[in-house]
Amino acid sequence: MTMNDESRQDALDTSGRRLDQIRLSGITAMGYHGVFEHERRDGQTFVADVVVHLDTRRAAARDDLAHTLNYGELAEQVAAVLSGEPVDLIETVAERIAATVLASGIVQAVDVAVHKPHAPIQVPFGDVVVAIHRDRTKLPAAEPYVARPVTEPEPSSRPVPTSTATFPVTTAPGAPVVASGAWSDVPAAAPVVASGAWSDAVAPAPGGFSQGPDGPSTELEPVPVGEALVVGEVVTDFLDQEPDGPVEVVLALGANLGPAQDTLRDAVTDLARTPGIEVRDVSALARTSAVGGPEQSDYLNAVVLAWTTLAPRVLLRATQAIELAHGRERHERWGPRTLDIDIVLYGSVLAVTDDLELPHPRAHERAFVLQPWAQVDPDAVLPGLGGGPVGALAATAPDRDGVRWLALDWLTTAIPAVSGDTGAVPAGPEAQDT
Ligand code: PH2
Ligand code: MG
Ligand code: MG
Repeated sequence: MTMNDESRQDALDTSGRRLDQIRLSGITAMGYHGVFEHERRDGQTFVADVVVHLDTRRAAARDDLAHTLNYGELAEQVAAVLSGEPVDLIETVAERIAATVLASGIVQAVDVAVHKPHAPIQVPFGDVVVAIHRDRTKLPAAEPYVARPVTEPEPSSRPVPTSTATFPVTTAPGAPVVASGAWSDVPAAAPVVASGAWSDAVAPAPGGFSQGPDGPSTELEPVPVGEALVVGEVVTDFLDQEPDGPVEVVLALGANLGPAQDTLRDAVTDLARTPGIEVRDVSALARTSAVGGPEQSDYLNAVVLAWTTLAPRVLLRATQAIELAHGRERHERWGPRTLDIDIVLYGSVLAVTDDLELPHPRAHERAFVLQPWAQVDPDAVLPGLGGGPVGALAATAPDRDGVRWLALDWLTTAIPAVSGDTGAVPAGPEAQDT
């Protein structure tokens, strides 16, 4: 889905010349916006297209990212609003995205389109979109998301919303959170810290950019830090912080609905193509009998070793987006699925939060994860409670006899298909799932 041409407007600089553009389309995330209770409960896919209008000459002349807008960060910011604090209207979502993008002083104007392709509309329809254009003369009617450090309380700020079970970006304050490794300088159990991707974002003071034709150009000037900097509404914790450098992650993939081998192969490709994820190695493919849940077909399972520069929750959203792209539907717990991607390990992070637990709470007892993992990394060790050498855990896991075989060359060769649909019954959503 891309923004159609009618909704894309030219933005002009102070001399009336067309500005340059950075266009980012199809940013996809699970969100909980809508006026209906089921939309707030179950969530659905939201898609955003953004056109940023700016002057890219200085960046180009110096070949320097510091003088333009980093589109990777832009994508993360947009996704954070899509999956952030639920609101009734996609108008509000679009306004927030515009406000957030315009908080970067280098941006002169922005076009935002927010799509809600699964909106509850009782007639067949293709898509519904709200498209807006905002600039420094028509400022957004919303505040940018800027998380604030926990150490500097601002009495004038809005109250931080409390956690709700269905709002995956929010973490319950006081949830047991243990930071370790590269994260050790982050206060443990801090409910609100500036998220890495956002930490250098500063909001302009209202009017700070008002400029007549003769006024000073603010195009490439440093952004003034406004008195009126408004506190963001997304509650974040250290799982929202970008790591200092690449972090080793272990992902467990599983599928038992549809063309499972193809889906898993495509999912590996999707992971490898995700900015901020570098796939290091892929395990053999295991055929395993289902553990837990209803009677269902065998699974195909594999483990992916990767590096990531994404924050844990950003990685979680990326894996969920890939699950969604492969038709994942959340029905009953441990029910059959077209694709499941679990974060087993994120560096040495140990964390228990509402929406993400690291390492994965059941990895230590699941042969369908441990066996392929030990195959691809014989020296792997699972940290945390119940952890240990992965090979040894695999050998004693309760479901070890359910691992029927491993296929080494599964990325390039077809292996016997696994398929079947047990007709699961819809139930509530899960954040991390299992
Ligand atoms: N995933 C589950 C529940 N049960 N069983 C097998 N064999 N493989 C899985 O990936 C699996 C499961 C929940 O994610
Ligand atoms: Mg899962
Ligand atoms: Mg799982």
